[in-house]
Order: sequence, then C-alpha cells, then structure tokens
Amino acid sequence: LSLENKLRRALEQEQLVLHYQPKVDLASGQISGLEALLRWNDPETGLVPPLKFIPLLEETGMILEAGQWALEKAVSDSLVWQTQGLRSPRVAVNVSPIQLQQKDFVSMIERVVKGDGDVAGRLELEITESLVMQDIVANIQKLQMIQEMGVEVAIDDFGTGYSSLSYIAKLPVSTLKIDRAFIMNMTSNSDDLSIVSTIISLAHSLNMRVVAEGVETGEQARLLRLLKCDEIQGFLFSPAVPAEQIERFLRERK
Ligand code: G
Ligand code: G
Ligand code: MN
Ligand code: NA
Repeated sequence: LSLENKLRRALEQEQLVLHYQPKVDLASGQISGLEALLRWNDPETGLVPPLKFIPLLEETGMILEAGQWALEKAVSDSLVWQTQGLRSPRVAVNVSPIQLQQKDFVSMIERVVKGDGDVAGRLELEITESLVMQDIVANIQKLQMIQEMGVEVAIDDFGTGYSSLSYIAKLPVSTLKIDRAFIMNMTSNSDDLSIVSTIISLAHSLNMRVVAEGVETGEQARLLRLLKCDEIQGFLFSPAVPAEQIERFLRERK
C-alpha cells in the first residue's frame, strides 16, 4: 500500500490521535493551556510523528478532513475534562496553510464551535507567523471574525517570519509564541536573549500574552520568568502526551 493510501485508510479507520503538550503559567505554576499535536497510530509501525505524514496530508488535500477532525476532537476532549470537574484550560490546535486559505475557513470554525455551552471559549488556533503574513490583509479579516466568536488565536513560531511591525499591532490575536530556536540559545547567545526580551516587551505593549516554546532547562525557565514571559511550553515540564496522561496532570494540579 502506498503511504497515501495508508493515510486514507488511517483517516477512515480513525487511526489519527491527538496528544497534548501543557503550557505552564510562570507566575502560578498552573497548567494554563494545552497544545494538541497530531499523531498517526499506524497498526504496523506504531506512532508516526507529524513531520512524516502532515506534508503528505497537505499535498493530497486530506489535511482538510484531518484538520477539521483535530479541531472537533480537541474541543470534545476539552469538554469531557470540564464535565469531569477538571480545571480544563483552552486547547490550541495548529492550522495548516491549506486550511486557512479555504474560502469557507471561517464558517468551518463557526460550525466547530456552535453547540451547547461555551465551546468557542475552549478553543485556540495556532497559526505560524509566516503563514499569517502571506496574505495579511485577508487574514486579519478572517482572524477578526474568528476572535469575535470567542475563539483565541496565537501566532506560532514568532520571530522567524519577517513580520512588519505595523501589521503586528493590527493582528487580532491574543498570544505570541516565541520560536524554539531563540529559546534554545538564549542562555548562551546574547543576541538571542535580546530578541526574546524584545518580543516579550513588544507583546506586552500590545496587550498580548507571550509563550516561550521549547523550554528544556530550569535555567531557561528562570530567565524567562525574570523577563516577565507569561507561559512556558517544552520538555522541561512535559512533551506532548496522550489524553489520559493530561487528565492525570489536570487532576494533580487542580
Ligand atoms: O511534536 P511535533 O512533532 O508534534 O509537531 C511537529 C509539527 O507538526 C509542528 O510544526 C506542528 O505544528 C505540526 N502539527 C502537529 N499537529 C498538527 C495538526 O493538527 N495540524 C497541523 N497543520 N500541523 C500540526
Ligand atoms: O511547530 P509547533 O511549535 O507547532 O510544534 C511543536 C513542536 O515542538 C513539536 O514537534 C513538539 O514535539 C516540539 N517540542 C515541544 N517542546 C519541545 C522542547 O522542549 N524541545 C524540543 N526540541 N522540541 C519540542
Ligand atoms: Mn504550534
Ligand atoms: Na511553534
């Protein structure tokens, strides 16, 4: 079977799974959010990482179906945690360029969040900086409508996408996520430290929150706390883990 056909079968047979990586609030130490990360549970080879299949999902257009499935699954997991009485934070789902470019992207999101209760308040979208900047005028409009529904938007991999400063101020987003590349070297490279510190100040001056990605050491976390970064995400606290393990985290840290 070709990889493409295997993936098609994976979609039909519900072999895709979401793992979740916690984001931790630096002031309180509480889990402040969760990023949903797609995995393929291939019965023959086990868990396949996203870099091995997301590009093919995108080339074949299957990402539209998989992406919508991920949104619906993340929302329903989050609602389940809430009804279990867990302190269930917002769940962030990554958005592919192919999805954002669809004419009906905004109405697709609207369909995902409609229903009983505050579904929109459970959901956040992560959109990479380079993707947002590609068609900035149209994207600002789409993100505006999405934010009005109560869904939050975060700019992913921030610092790598050549944003124009005048547009950052206009972006209808609540959060900037500092790309892992800057965090990795911030304790050894003063240029990267300056960039991290500048992004944090920029975000706060625009009333946005800041998440540092790829935080692996206590030293990075301490420095980020001194710099007033709001949240950290990375292997220091936890990699992405299955939903059952997230439930355990949420129970422990209630
Ligand atoms: O842990 P990690 O290997 O999960 O993720 C690798 C890459 O795959 C990241 O860039 C992440 O944004 C992307 N990715 C993970 N899950 C999804 C998803 O549901 N949709 C899209 N479009 N990208 C995803
Ligand atoms: O592109 P995006 O930021 O959505 O993808 C997150 C990716 O970063 C995933 O592949 C995830 O597994 C990975 N990741 C998360 N935390 C860490 C970390 O602390 N170190 C490293 N090296 N990778 C991480
Ligand atoms: Mn992301
Ligand atoms: Na990222």
